[in-house]
Amino acid sequence: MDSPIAPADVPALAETYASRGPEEILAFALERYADIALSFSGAEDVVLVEMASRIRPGVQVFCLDTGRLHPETYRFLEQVRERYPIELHVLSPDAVPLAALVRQKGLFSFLVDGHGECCGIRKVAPLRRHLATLRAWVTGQRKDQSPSTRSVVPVIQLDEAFGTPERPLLKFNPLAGWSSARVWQYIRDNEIPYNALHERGFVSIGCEPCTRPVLPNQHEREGRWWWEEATKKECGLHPKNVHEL
Ligand code: ADX
Ligand code: SF4
Repeated sequence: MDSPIAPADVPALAETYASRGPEEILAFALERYADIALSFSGAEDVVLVEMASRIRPGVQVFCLDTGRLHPETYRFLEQVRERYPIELHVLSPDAVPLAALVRQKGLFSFLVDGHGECCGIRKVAPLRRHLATLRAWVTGQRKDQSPSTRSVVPVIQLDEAFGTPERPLLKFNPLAGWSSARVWQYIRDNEIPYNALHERGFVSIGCEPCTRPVLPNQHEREGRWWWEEATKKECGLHPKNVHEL
């Protein structure tokens, strides 16, 4: 274990693994990296926790606790912590900039001037801090999650937003090629627990004030930051998706 991938090899590996299943991609990622963790949002990306904890019991998983998640999501996080052999890190925002934002602009500034500032403090900064301790991370991004920002997400990529040329960071997206239907088939077939919000019309789940259920045939992304344009519906965890538009 632990033979990091050279940045120059990433495009060819991404092509080779593009048609492989998520388990195979995860096994490859875990084989190559000791310092790797899964990012878990508390939604259907639980399938990666199921797969990775079988391959490497004790695998690191982290969740960005923005302080604004639904009660159902906090309960689901605990259910996952109890059920799987994982090391779960629940990451909090830095109290100083958060207190300054809330003092100056209140608790719902994102409705007035966009979600960038709040997501920056509650999600992106804690993510940046945590990724500095890792050499690779795994996400549950899928191409079908967002036609406007995720249609080209590769299964393996160099993370140029959070890594540097001196300290390259690899990003694995094992579910990139799976549809939502395939993920849910896997959840049912394997009797995997899921967030109770999914039973109430929620598909894509983020923070409570910025997530709402969707109607039949509405795209899942319409339930996120619905007051903003589709092309801006990325919170900064995956900035390359927006830059490539
Ligand atoms: S977001 O950027 O719009 O919030 P989305 O909810 O689609 O992301 O989730 C895509 C992937 O980003 C998840 O599968 C997970 O890997 C990561 N992610 C999103 N939110 C979180 C979170 N709160 N904590 C950890 N990872 C997250
Ligand atoms: Fe803030 Fe909404 Fe972003 Fe959560 S999703 S960090 S509440 S703007």
